[in-house]
Amino acid sequence: MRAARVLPWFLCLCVVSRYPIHCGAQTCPADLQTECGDPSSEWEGSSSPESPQSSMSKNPMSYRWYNAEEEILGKKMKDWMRFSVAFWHTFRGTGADPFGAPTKLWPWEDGTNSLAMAKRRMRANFEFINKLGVDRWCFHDRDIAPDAKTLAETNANLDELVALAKELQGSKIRPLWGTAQLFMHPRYMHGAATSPEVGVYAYAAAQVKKAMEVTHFLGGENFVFWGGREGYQTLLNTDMKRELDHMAAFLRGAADWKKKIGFNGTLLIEPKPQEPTKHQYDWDAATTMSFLQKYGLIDEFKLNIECNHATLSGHSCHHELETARINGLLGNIDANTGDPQIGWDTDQFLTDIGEATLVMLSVVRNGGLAPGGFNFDAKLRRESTDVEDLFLAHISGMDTLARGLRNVAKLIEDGSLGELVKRRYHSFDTEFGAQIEGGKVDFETLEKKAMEWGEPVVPSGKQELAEIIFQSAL
Ligand code: XLS
Ligand code: NI
Ligand code: NI
Repeated sequence: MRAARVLPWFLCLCVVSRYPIHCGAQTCPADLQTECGDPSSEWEGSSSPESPQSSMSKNPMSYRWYNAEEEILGKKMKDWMRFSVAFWHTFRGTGADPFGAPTKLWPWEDGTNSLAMAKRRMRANFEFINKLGVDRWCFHDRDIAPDAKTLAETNANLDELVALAKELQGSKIRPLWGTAQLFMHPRYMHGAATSPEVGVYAYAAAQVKKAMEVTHFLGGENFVFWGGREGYQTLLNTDMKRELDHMAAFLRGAADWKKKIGFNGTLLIEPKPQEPTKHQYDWDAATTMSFLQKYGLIDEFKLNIECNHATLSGHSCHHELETARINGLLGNIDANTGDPQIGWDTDQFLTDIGEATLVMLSVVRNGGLAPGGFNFDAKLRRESTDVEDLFLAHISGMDTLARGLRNVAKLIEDGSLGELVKRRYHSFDTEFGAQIEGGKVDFETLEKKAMEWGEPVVPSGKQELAEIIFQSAL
């Protein structure tokens, strides 16, 4: 069996840490040589990664900042983070781009889209998650199981893979979220819930229904709606009002189904401004919120903010997180990043310490993300083709966010940034200010005050000082 050839080798990819190791069977920690592991292995890999350096402090196969059990700001790091692996990027990402063929020839892949291949891939997924030492994963229905000729056959494929995933999850691993892939198949070319074709609307609903059921079955904690092709290419052929009405009806149906099957997970909408359509309806956090408000869905959904989508919409990730948070809607984060020189969703692992610190600032202010967490939603670059790179990328993303959390702890302990912000609004910390904030002061009263007080003395915004304080925590 090919799986038997592959997996013993795969097992050798353990993550060592300055901190406690979270690597299942520790037969060969940090040893990437193909010979290590089950001696009966038939695997004769030719893509053997190099052995990592032996020096712990320089070993890239180790966590330098993430220490799952360490308590920071009153919570264990693992509980602040709730990291999860995105199945699609990690196990379905091929490295292909519009100009070139796939580059990733993973040793467990056989080049087919068969059920047997899907199962082998699922095993590889759990090997990876276990070695990385995280407890969660995220998936689309069609990532994990192949499409078949009919919906019933496709559902049967999904059931087989879900049964295997359930077994491999054991008692520890659960989906952070599941979702339905409503954008890849040609039937969804005009959208799913917003397709002008009623048959597509029905098909999409059936897919979400099933995907929610299997997420529930696997013990998933959330269910995501990213509006794959819910948008338009031109308004000339589009009835925008009608499409938005349809989308609302669809989401109402999903919320009803959730209750009917007793799924207690959070429903999350993931805003994105464009790509693949020119204009996606869930443009950003504010647009999505106003949509939910208008259609009476605001209590049924929260938001999954993706950093790369935030920058595509012309905001920072911190802006989107804060917009969601102050409205009580921050549910989950797709913690990736774009490239400042490139204008699309490059889905890179987050490596910017400043950005990670701002992200974690929102998370800490939110009191954490549970039952949400961090989904990486990030992929290796086309040119990164070693299995080892999958580990390095995740370790780097996890360490970056862990570093962000440590920086937030410094900022909070230091207190001067919080103090600076508080001081800016000091004039409202008065009896009169409180009355204004309570909506109790009318314009006549304000005019009287303005006359009495004369020209206001307006203090400095202290932006540079704020920047110095922030930078010194990094
Ligand atoms: C695509 C989205 C997608 C969602 C899940 O840009 O980020 O990956 O997270 O459907
Ligand atoms: Ni995403
Ligand atoms: Ni994305």
